[in-house]
Amino acid sequence: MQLLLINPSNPLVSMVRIKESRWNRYRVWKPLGLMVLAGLTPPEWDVSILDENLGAPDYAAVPRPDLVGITAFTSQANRAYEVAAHFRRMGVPVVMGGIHATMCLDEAIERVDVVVTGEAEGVWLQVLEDARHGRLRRRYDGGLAEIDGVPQARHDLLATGYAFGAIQTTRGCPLNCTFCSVTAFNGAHYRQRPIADVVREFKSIREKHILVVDDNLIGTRPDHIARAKDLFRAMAKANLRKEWIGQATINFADDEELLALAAKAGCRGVFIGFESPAPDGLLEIGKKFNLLKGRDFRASVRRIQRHNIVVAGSFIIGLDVDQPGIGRRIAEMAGEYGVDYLNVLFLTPLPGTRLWEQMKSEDRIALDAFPEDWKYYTLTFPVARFKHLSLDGVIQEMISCNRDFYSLPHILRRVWDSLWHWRRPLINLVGNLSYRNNSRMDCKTYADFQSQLGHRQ
Ligand code: B12
Ligand code: SF4
Repeated sequence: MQLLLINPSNPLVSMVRIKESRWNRYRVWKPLGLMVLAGLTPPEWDVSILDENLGAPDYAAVPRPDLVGITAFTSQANRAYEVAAHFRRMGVPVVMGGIHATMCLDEAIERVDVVVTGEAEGVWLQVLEDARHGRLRRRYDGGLAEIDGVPQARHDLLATGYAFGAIQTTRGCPLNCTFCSVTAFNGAHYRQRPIADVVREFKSIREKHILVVDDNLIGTRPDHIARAKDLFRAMAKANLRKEWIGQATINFADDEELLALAAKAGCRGVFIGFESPAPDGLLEIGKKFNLLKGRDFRASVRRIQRHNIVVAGSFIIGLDVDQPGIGRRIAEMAGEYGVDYLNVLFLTPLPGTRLWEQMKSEDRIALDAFPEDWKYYTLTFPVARFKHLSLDGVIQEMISCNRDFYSLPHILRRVWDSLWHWRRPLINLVGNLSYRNNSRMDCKTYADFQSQLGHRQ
């Protein structure tokens, strides 16, 4: 039996592909969900994974599979439905799973044969068994899975061409910020994989650089942090010779031993959600966690950097508290905190989030011709109506924020700082110039967006 798993093209990758460049490999990330699914699949199935983001596929040349499985983030949904239609025309049953199909079940079920909602670990064997016997149901629900003792993801199945490998060590997030789908999808209960499984899986990854995809790598409670330390100790002891980046909340900075162990285990960068420079902004989005203990963000960032770990800070533009001038304010505060990179996104109501419910009830979702409009739900387009910022206004705030933070004098200051403390100045320079270049390309994208879709705001 042939199983073909497909990762549909991602609009963000396609956008940058307009300009072919060898740096594009740094923008294509492994579809770990499909690799996990392949790991769960019994040997009587011959599995392959096709990632459209590695290059336009020639489906005519692909041998006819017995079953197709498609994953999708919301922004990939349209392409997922096109691919599904192609295989359904050939009479091949199509199963769709992942975050979008879970949050938009009614929409997905009209366009594919089977939808698997939630995490797949508990139901995938049943789906395959039913497919073998021609008795597939329309819907299966995996809910929240036990992640102890599940087989390893199939890191061997994907072609080379990715700059980073990918691994997951925990699931879920206790915080439940209003704009984020993680708690709705993976639950507030923080689940940790057995350390021995994680270390073994790290060893099976061929790439030297790895993205640890956990949404909240260290968790929030003392027992979470103790487990993170045990994991890092085990990784260091296994002498993996890997360098990795991950995502964490700002409490990562609060424990010197944790930082030292993370660095020893190969941590080279961490992505932290600061979200808003204003305390009332943090309250609005349900992230008062960042405000606990009267935190000094600059000191926190410095403590992380002292362990040679780069800090990328993420902020959101478009909160109800945001007034004209917010773009410059974010750039200024990110500079003051001392982050190495700044990533700013538009507040976006993703389906299944508390923000979605709120904006929908207030009739503030401007781009709502679904499924077509999902392609704009990359957080890089203003798809909603903002309280104090017009469409032009919010775009100008984004432009001025990036212009300010990525101005040459500011870049040079950061590079000088990393040179002074000997924290990989060359990587800092290349990374900052790449962000600068991308934000310049975004200006053209915004102009097209305004002219084509501005009337719908
Ligand atoms: C790593 C990651 C990325 C990577 C990309 C990885 C990739 N696959 O290409 C990067 C950094 C590039 C990225 C980018 C973005 N991301 Co992202 N990302 C993640 C993250 C942190 C982990 C994903 C992951 O690997 N999970 C681990 C695997 C094992 O879980 P899984 O994919 O969910 O798969 C399980 C189930 O869903 C199911 N399943 C999945 N697919 C299928 C298919 C079938 C057939 C079946 C049966 C089951 C099934 O089975 C798996 C095992 O249980 C998630 C958060 C999360 N917890 O998932 C956010 C997340 C998916 N990202 C999100 C967003 C918003 C984005 C961006 C739009 C934001 C941005 N501008 O940066 C972009 C857009 C990317 C795009 N495609 O357009 C949102 C998506 C919400 C939504 N409704 O779409 C999430 C949920 C985070 C959030 N804050 O809400 N992301
Ligand atoms: S802390 Fe991060 S992963 Fe957790 S709910 Fe908030 S945004 Fe989502």
